[in-house]
Amino acid sequence: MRKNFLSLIITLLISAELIAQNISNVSEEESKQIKLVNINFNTDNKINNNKILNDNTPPITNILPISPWQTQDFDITFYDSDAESGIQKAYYQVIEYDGIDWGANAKRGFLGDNFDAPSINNRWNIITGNWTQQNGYLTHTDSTVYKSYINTYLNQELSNRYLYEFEIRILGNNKTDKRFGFYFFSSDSLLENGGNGYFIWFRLETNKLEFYKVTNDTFTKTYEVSCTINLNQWYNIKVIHDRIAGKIWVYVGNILKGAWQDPQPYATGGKYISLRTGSCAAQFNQIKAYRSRYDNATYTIGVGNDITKDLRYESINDSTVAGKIKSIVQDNADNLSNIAVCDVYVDYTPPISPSYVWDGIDYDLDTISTYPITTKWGQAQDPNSGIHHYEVCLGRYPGDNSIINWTNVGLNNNFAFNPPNLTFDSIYYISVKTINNAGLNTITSSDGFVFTNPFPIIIDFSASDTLLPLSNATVHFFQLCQNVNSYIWDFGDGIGSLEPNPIHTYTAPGYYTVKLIGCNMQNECDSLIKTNFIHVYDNVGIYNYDQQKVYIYPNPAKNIINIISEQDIKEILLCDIQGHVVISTTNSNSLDVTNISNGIYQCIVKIDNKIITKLVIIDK
Ligand SMILES: [Ca+2]
Ligand SMILES: [Ca+2]
Ligand SMILES: [Ca+2]
Ligand SMILES: [Ca+2]
Repeated sequence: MRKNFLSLIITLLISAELIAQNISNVSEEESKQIKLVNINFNTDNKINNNKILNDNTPPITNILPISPWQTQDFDITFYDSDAESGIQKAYYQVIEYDGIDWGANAKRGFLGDNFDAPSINNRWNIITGNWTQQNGYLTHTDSTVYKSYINTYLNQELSNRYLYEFEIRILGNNKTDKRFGFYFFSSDSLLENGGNGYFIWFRLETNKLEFYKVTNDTFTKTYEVSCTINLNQWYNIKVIHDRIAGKIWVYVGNILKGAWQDPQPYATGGKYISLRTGSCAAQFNQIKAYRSRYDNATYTIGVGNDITKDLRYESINDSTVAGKIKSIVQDNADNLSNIAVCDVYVDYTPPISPSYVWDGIDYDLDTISTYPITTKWGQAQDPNSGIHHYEVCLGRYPGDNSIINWTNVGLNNNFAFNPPNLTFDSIYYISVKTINNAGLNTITSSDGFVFTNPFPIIIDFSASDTLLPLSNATVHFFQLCQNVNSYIWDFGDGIGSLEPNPIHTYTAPGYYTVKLIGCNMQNECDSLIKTNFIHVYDNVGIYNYDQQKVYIYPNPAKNIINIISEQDIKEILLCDIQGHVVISTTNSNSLDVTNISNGIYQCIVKIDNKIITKLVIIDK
């Protein structure tokens, strides 16, 4: 029975918050969590005021560890607990480092400034007074200024509550008229008191902490408590404001000094905060703004170069954080927890490509005919997370890995492939994938190479003679091929041969087109056609071509080579295929080759001032 009653109370509490959000219609952010991970209502204490009063123990908050690098929006899970009175409210802050200064996305309701940069960040607007930034502090230097203001934009309408924090030290040697204050949920950046909003005010001379509501830039004191602030001493001030309930808590050094609730809260319009001093020199440090969240919940943190993101900047090197997520919680007795911090490394840009990817190891090749296929590439860069490793592949188009799959080569800048059976005369591409430490990659490809046969088939042939009388029209054909193992001859008269160097006798006059097909061991073939290569005529006496005025017979010859010429023959030389003269004669029409071994020879016939050469076969 008691349990059911408590469940009802819990339900009512949850409903009340949801209703409040629906009424305000601007606090949907707080309900944007993915899931409640561990609803841990300590219901007994929530309704037992005695126990709440007895709770002097701070609550606990933790952030679940995240992966080392973030490349896009990611989830962060908060674990919060309080064993005594239970969690009243949880808060979180996201800050970012732009490479020079820490800050936060004010449009996302976060504020962070350590005042460590050389000058005041331009997020601040000086309204009055002498403000400067030095030695890591925001300083108001002039104690004679009665009113000094400096303000900044901060979207305070996203969550139900905001927690503001800063450190302050008032300088001087007497408290006379010295004051400092903090405006929040202000509607106007130009008016001194911020238009509409709230204001807390520490008066050192009277030892008072005063609460004010500001309406139309006029502030009205609503509440005050005793609070002593000493000169020249640092204080940590925290202000929590619930814009829906209208309640304001003020802590000094994590001790709750006072709280006041506005019966008619503004709920909307909070766009600025400002710091103020009166008649004092003061130093400020570490100003922050947290937003409330649900306790024990998972939230999505936005990452990217966009105003809607929480973390807009990348790490400036592989050992520098780009942001931090912080968490603080408040129990039902208003105790505050320690602050949990989670460092975030961000890299949302892929690596910068290697400057080149070569087909080849010494320079880029566009034709390759031997294995292995080597490659080399330039050094890739990633200014954020650095390069983790390279992978390399071989394919038919840039980025294709169909021949050799992606292979991890570590940080090496070269590789050798031994691909199975590349196709001759096809184009291939080598691609290098550069992976940074955040897991993002860039693919860079070579400009390709054609894989060619290292032993190309070349077809050529010759004949012992191409002009022959019909009575003795026997031709010895010679293959002059390269990288060929088998031959198919077509002599042009319907007869062929499979021999490398066949002898064929034509039996009819005419012009004959000779074709030779040559094939290698892989049965890859090529062919050559010589049109009208052989001319067979039927009468010895009718030839009259100038270049053919010498006729040699028989060819092939056994013992004697006869030369017929219309003019006197001066000399006959027989040369082997290296060009050495093996036999010669002068003033004769015949040559005795009885002692010459079989083979192909060049017969050089000198007639007057002309030389005529013919191929002769000696075949015994
Ligand atoms: Ca507690
Ligand atoms: Ca500082
Ligand atoms: Ca990068
Ligand atoms: Ca190339």
